[in-house]
Amino acid sequence: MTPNDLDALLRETRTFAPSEEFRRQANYSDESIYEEAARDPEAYWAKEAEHLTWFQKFESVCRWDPPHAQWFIGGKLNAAYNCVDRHTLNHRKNKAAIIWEGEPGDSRVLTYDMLRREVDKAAHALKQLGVQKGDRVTIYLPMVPELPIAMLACAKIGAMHSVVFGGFSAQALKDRILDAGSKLLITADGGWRRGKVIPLKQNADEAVEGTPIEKVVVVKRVGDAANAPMHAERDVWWHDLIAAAPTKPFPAEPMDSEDYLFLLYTSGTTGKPKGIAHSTGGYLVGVNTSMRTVFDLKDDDVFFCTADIGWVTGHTYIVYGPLSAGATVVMYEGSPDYPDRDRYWAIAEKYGATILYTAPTSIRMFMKWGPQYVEKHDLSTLRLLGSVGEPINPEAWMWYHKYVGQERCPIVDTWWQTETGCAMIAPLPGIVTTKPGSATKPVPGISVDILDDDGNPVPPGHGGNLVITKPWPSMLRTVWGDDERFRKTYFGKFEGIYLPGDGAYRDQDGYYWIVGRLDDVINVSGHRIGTAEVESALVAHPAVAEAAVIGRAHEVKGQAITAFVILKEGQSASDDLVAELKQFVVEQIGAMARPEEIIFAADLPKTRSGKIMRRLLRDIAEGRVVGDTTTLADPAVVEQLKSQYKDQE
Ligand code: 6R9
Repeated sequence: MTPNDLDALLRETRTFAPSEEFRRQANYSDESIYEEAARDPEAYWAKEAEHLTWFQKFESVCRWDPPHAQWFIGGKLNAAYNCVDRHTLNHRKNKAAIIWEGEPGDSRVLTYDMLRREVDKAAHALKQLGVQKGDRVTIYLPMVPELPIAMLACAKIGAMHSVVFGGFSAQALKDRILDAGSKLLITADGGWRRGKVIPLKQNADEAVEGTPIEKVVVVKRVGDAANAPMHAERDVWWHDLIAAAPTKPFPAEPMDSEDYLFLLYTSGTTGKPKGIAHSTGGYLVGVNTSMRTVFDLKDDDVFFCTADIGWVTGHTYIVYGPLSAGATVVMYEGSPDYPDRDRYWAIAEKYGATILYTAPTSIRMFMKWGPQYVEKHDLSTLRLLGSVGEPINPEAWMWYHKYVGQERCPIVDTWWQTETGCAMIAPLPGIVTTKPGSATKPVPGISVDILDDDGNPVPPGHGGNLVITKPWPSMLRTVWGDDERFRKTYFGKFEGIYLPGDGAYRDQDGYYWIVGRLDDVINVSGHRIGTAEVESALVAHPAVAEAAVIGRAHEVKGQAITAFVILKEGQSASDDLVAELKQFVVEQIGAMARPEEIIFAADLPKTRSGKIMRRLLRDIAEGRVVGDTTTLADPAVVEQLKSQYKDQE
């Protein structure tokens, strides 16, 4: 039995209706919003689009030529203008836009007016380095204010940013630079993590070799120049550029609604990550709307999202969502257990966070540490909690509700993806009664269904493919440089219907329960990792002949990586080799892809057509009775593997 099955048996049956107090102050407290949006989704989205500032109003709302959608056609706008400049023209001018806290305890507050000046100087500087509208700029930074500033500076110029999470290796960074074709890289001399320096500049130096990168802009964060010397011809300090930049306003580039805003790479079922391309108008309307609906945002909210900006949650709910809505965001650089395990709660208390958005894997870690770290702090400012990244198990939901939300704050469990841009299935907290473990129902303007493999809707209680049946503004526009892959991956199974790759079922009340990925993507602590990526990293090692990678249930991480490895002739298994292979994967991809365990196998279970049967490997790794083996070429392989697995555990 998997933890998921267990959850199903032990399902929390309590439900949580919005309190009268929350409902009274909510942006939306009347069900009619759902019907109104469903009746005419285009009219609904056109109305929501009015919350943005358009340099030129759009002529039509949507053109749907599956799999390609266009939104707000003919409209012109600029994302940075919407996130920064326009707020300096009203009462928000001196409001805190970003409250940043560094891991060592340093902090910085940028008001909207200050942020405008920083973004404009950075835009001038990047432009002087040759960055133009339509160019791609790769950004490999820790969680420092220069990260959102650099993103917004790109947006102001009309260049696309491609942010690469700081935990990725040099090789992974290089792959993403090459795919995007960036000529400029913005990085830092290092980042802080649990008091240690992450050598970003060293990785960057290694990554840019053999790429089109001409200039590397370096933010000084840790003062680690000794380990990462500047290359005179190529490298320039961010602070030197900013000091020399003109202080006059930088005119925002009027972008077509359909012009791309950014690329963000995500794992798929092949070894090559996909550059998810998002548009300017549609993306911004989607993310801005969800701040009002899902997050019930008010002008005096302090929004604390614990994600890293290197992932989509940070793009949408630290940068573009909150800032386009004129909110105050709290941004934290480091680890939740540094210097102690109460760091998030200390930050929430210090800045008076009203909304907290975090991941189930973090909540499970907090549970393990115990409630005393939460209880030490006054969290009475909190009024709403969010969850994202993977299904939240009811036990973690209840813990979050009890200890963090103090049984007062509604929880919005938000299902979405890099590709969807913003939350798709999530409760509107002033309307929807929540059930622990369910993301509840699609947000207004989004049409979702569950289909069997033949494309027929499944009855309540039956699992199937979660799909989105109509286009929506913030949907990805393509996979960078590979429109065919976009078409095949997301629209290849059902014509004109978007396939996220997740399994789900609906209960009798129409609530959606996400079960997990149906494809070969593993979700480790909320990070998507393709089994194929880890496998190709492993087979690149000289000792490895073949590898099969699976995700097995893990108490804290949700899933952990187990790699079954067949060694080449003449190689012998050893603990040293296990350590070496794990490190090899870290170097190829990044620390989040480190296999939890490596099992040396003599053979792998395969179908007669040669496909590795990962389902059986999962059964073995999770200690279950191994399922149907009748399609195996050699059923004896499984018995052999089972005993090997036990021996090596
Ligand atoms: C936002 C984000 C997307 C995948 C997605 C699904 C899983 C995310 C979830 C969830 C159940 C939730 N996922 N949120 N599953 N409930 N609330 O995480 O984007 O990194 O692209 O991952 O994460 O499997 O398909 P991304």
